[in-house]
Amino acid sequence: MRLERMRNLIVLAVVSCIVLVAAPASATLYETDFEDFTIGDVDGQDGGAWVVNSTSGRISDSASDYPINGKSLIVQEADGADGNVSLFFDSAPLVDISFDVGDCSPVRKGKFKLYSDATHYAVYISFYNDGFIHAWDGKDGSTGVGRINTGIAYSDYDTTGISTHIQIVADGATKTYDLFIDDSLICDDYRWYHSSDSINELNIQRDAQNSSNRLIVDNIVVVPEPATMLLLSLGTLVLRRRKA
Ligand SMILES: [Ca+2]
Ligand SMILES: [Ca+2]
Repeated sequence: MRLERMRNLIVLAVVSCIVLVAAPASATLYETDFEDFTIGDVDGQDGGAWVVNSTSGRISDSASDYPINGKSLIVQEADGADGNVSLFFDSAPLVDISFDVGDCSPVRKGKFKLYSDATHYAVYISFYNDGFIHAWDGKDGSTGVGRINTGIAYSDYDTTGISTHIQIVADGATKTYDLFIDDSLICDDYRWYHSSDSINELNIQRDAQNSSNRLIVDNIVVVPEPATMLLLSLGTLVLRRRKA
């Protein structure tokens, strides 16, 4: 009896490991570390997933841009206009999107928005020009308090080449999102900015001021639902099956 119980536990452990390994890969909508990209203009790269709305989005491995993590996305203003780059992926009502910010000198703002169409965005995170990360809790299309200072400061990249790890879990059913900064939950259930119900675009913007102000982004992963929730639900399913 004890032996059978132990064997069941081992089987459960093995199945859980397989689920842990398989679930995120099969669910991923988009993922890149930019290492397969061509150096230069990011516009049209990766099967047209990337669209540049000005001339200021490029891929670089130059030591003067980013000396540590190989190729990265550099968003920079051009000729006085905001640097404006978009990543498009399959529309989803629930997205878990994460990326690393390598450099955002606190002179002008760096902005990250999740759009559902050309004009409506749900989530708006700003590396504000006071040196802190700000997040919008509702406002325009919904009632809400607007821009909130998270109290989390950002800085230049460190020896790992990364300044800040951002994760946003946006839910179209409740029209809310959670913001994790360096794996800590900082904003819980903030309301969407516009009352959209799905997400299909990550827009990255660098406010215009001068060309030395760069915003550097790397290691982007887009999953169509929170990876941790998916694993939990699959784990529960396995447990139920074992019990039946
Ligand atoms: Ca990279
Ligand atoms: Ca939440």
